[in-house]
Amino acid sequence: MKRVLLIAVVSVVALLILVAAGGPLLKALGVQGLFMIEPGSGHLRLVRATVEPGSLPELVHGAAPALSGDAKPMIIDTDMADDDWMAGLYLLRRPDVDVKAITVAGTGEAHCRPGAQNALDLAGLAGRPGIPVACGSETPLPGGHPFPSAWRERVDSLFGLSIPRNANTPYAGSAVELLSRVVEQSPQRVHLVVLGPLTNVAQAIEDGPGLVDNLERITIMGGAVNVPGNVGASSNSGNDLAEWNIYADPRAAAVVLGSGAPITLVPLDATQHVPVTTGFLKKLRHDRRTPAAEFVYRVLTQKESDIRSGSYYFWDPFAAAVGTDETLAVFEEMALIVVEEEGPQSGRKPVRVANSADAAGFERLFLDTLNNGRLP
Ligand code: AGV
Ligand code: CA
Repeated sequence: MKRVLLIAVVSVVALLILVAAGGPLLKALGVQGLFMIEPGSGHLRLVRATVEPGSLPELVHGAAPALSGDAKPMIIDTDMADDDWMAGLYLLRRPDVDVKAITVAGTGEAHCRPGAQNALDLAGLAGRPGIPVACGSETPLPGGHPFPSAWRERVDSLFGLSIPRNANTPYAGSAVELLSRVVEQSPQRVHLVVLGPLTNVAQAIEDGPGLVDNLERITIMGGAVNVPGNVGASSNSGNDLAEWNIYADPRAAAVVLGSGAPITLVPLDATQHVPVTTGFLKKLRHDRRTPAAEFVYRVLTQKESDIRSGSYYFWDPFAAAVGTDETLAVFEEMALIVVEEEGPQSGRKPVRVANSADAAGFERLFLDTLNNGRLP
């Protein structure tokens, strides 16, 4: 039987920029019936903007920018789709972000093993080959849905792009073990950036609810609050409400959103304002000075028809950028209730929900980080 999760927005507590809308609201975040809910170095190859793809030399490992003294510990939980690759490279090149681990969802777009190998190789490309990478469970909590097989095969193969293989191998334990261990052992609270279904994070919270206390914040790309979802456009589910990351494992989303952790949700409401444009692709074509920038250029070149049609977004890169700079979005604080069955449920801690975006500011930050990695 189809499970329906509803998110009731009990109160709109504060608007950072927008004017407050008072009174109780009821929102569905996702599933119909468901739902919610680098400096320069000898081995850094510079790529000339005039060189066209196809004639390019092979990519080599880059050099990562030195971390600033107060770089913040972060874990990236990702389902290793194409825009996850871009988001990961962005975060790996931020001098203010110390990526302690990459955990790969087994319930997302990539299959976990190829996804984990691709994560290792991209960490190498970004100049951080030693970051531990672990694989998660392939089974969502009850009520989950698999991503389309054709998408999965394409991202498993890294779009056929070849990057140098990282000599390191994946972490021997599970994603949940790695995530829990890194958070437990960190002297500082850890920022978790989640770019795919929430299966790993939910399992880690269920295994050790104390984990939440050592989380600085969870920034999540997922959901559709006041805008249509994106599952309907790419499946025959007839579901116009759900966003893929939530649809893939709604119960996990409910667990995380109900965990009491400080959460910033970056749903389609915000990412719809950050389409990848032909203008951005052109800028990148003329300004790609690191292996990371070159790789992103090659990925986007393969998405050119989707970019031209306006159907390809900086979903995860924008969420990752919000993870480093919240001034890129406009937020509402919403107290969300996740309802799995019909009927009212208990209140929840307010969640910060991005509902708009500074697209131009994002593009500048993203391009500058890929190419320079300097702090602004
Ligand atoms: O719903 C957005 C999430 C993001 O984490 N993903 C893509 C990003 O990695 C799923 C998705 C929605 N529409 C898609 C997606 C599409 N048309 N192609 C591939 N993935
Ligand atoms: Ca993703």
